[in-house]
Amino acid sequence: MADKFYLTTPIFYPNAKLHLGHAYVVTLSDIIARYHRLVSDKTYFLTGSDENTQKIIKPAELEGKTPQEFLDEKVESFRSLFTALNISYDQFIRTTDQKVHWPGAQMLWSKLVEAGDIYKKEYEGLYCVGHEAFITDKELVDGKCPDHGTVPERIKEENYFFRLSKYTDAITQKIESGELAIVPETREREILSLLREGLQDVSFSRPRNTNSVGIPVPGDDTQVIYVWCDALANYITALGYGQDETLFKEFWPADVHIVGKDILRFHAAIWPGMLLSAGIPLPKKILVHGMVLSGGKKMSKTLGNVIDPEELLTEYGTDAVRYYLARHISPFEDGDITREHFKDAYNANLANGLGNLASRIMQLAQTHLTEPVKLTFTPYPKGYTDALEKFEVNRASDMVWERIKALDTSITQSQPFKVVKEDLERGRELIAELVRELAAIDLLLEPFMPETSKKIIEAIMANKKPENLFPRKD
Ligand code: ME8
Repeated sequence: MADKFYLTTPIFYPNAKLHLGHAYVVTLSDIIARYHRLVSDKTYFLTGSDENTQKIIKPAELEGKTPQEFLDEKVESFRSLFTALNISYDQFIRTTDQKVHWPGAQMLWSKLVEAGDIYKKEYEGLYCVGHEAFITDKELVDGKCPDHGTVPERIKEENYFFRLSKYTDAITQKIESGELAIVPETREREILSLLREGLQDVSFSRPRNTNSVGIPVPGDDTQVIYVWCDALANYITALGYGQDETLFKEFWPADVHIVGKDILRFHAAIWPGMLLSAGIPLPKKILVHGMVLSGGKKMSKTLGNVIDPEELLTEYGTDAVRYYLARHISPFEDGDITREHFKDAYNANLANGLGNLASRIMQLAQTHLTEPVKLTFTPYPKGYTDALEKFEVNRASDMVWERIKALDTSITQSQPFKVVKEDLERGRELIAELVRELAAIDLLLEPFMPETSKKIIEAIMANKKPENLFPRKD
């Protein structure tokens, strides 16, 4: 029976260009969304941008733009990357959207107040402007922030705090009972051990100053909501929480939040704490993916190993990039990409693999069959659906490529090109069988490579060789 399926990606900071790591999480999410639509689940796929950050003020000034112009351009570039990757999101939420996002975030804040979980406290600490956050003495190297190389300021301010400590046991219980599943298990263990130490209350607001961006604290204009009740709230404000709740009623709780391991703690501790306080059901799952490295190292400009997704898309095309991200990077561990490995994988599995297979079979069909092969729907193999239900897109795509290999071998063995000359009818039947298996494989390609899948099925229905799908690269 079909269900509803609500999935979300992180919302991205617009202070820099998106890189291959961001392309990874949206592509992984897209494959999962497309799979759920294929099995007829009513699917809602959310992505967006996390914009209430002071980090954009300087870069905007440098480019001679107002913050709003700067943000609009960045968001446009996110959307155009997502279009180039063929990401089928249903909604793109912007946290600067005062109509869609702010009322819901403020409503959530008010619920935390009603629960007695927001209190005011004077806070003194070391503030790093680059991080837009307090950092601890322990984190300093030679008295400086190791990430920004600057000396933090000691500041004293009054903030609102959220009583997260109160929810340590309740969150632990939800995770242990599986009501809130953290996938993979290694990440679940990581978060449970953090919970065993007990959660600390967290700072939930900042004093408003001249440079302040962000959502005003309800009932206190001197403060703005700090990241948590702003960014995390997007998952419900996008569904109209606190306003028109039609979508919220239909789709909440989220079936899965897909996030990188860098933001696991926020999603598996702070967010559930907020929801418990507000009396809102928890998401069912959090899928925590690893980081995409290049040559075993974090991509960085100084190492010169940064891979720009747009460059790959221009050189190889959308489905080649989707293919690599799906099959050659594990959703649960750190993955790796280099230009060389990308090219090798492309030539071996797309140019010589899938592309060559489709063209060999359809060449035979076009030459020897008088009409398109009649197709019957083949159900999805259980191994494939099981893998995709568990977000194992790499395993599901491995299964598809096993069938591609097997079909290639069967052409070599059955030699239909010879058989048609000796026994036309038998030859034709052999070719029709190959076409039917190609169509069955093609069906499984749909969530991964929707355009390619469409081209192949169109070729089959027209009984025509497809265009060269994946030209070899030297
Ligand atoms: O953290 N490899 O936004 P962000 C794989 N706005 N994935 C990567 C990656 C890499 N090298 N680098 C980034 C934020 N990602 C907050 C989130 S959510 C309510 C707020 C992916 O722009 C990964 O999914 O820094 C990571 O969690 C996310 O981008 C962080 O994006």
